Amino acid sequence: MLTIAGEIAQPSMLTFADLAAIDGAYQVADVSRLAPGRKGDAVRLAGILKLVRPRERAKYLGLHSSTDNFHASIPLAAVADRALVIYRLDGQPLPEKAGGPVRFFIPDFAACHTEEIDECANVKFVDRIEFTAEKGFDNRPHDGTAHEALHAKEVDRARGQG
Ligand SMILES: Nc1nc2c(c(=O)[nH]1)N[C@H]1C(S)=C(S)[C@@H](COP(=O)(O)O)O[C@H]1N2
Ligand SMILES: [Mo]
Repeated sequence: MLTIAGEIAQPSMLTFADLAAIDGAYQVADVSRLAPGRKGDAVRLAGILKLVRPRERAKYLGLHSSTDNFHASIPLAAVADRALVIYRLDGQPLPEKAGGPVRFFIPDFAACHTEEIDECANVKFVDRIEFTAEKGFDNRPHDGTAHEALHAKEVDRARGQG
């Protein structure tokens, strides 16, 4: 279940079926066409924006994962037309090892910790998206050391899943 909240006209809780039911014009079958090397099917963020209708004052998009307490808050205008929400693999909900149930993905991200829209903002295990007027909570790594530590933790986690 994906909770969408904040500065929007239509707060929502979207299930796998709800995401799959979004207008076909916003569906991207096989994201590898837009993001080489990536797997699965997505819906464009634009399709979700059309459903929830952000208010004029919504300037930031908060991507929150309670699974591993990872959070990013990025300027909405910069990603509104290009970001993807990957939610399906082989007809099934995206598995956790692929970042599921929902993974945010910006096809043409900048290198890690260089800009607000960087690779680190491709948040996995997203369970909540919150629109805010000001920049919200963001605990992406700020430097190389913090980044290395985070990736080491991710590898441990993946091993734990066997
Ligand atoms: N939930 C969650 N999402 C996350 C991370 C994380 O630790 N937890 N790491 C981020 C970072 S720092 C990077 S660089 C990318 C790496 O994505 P990849 O493993 O698919 O290459 O995921 C991002 N999304
Ligand atoms: Mo990163």
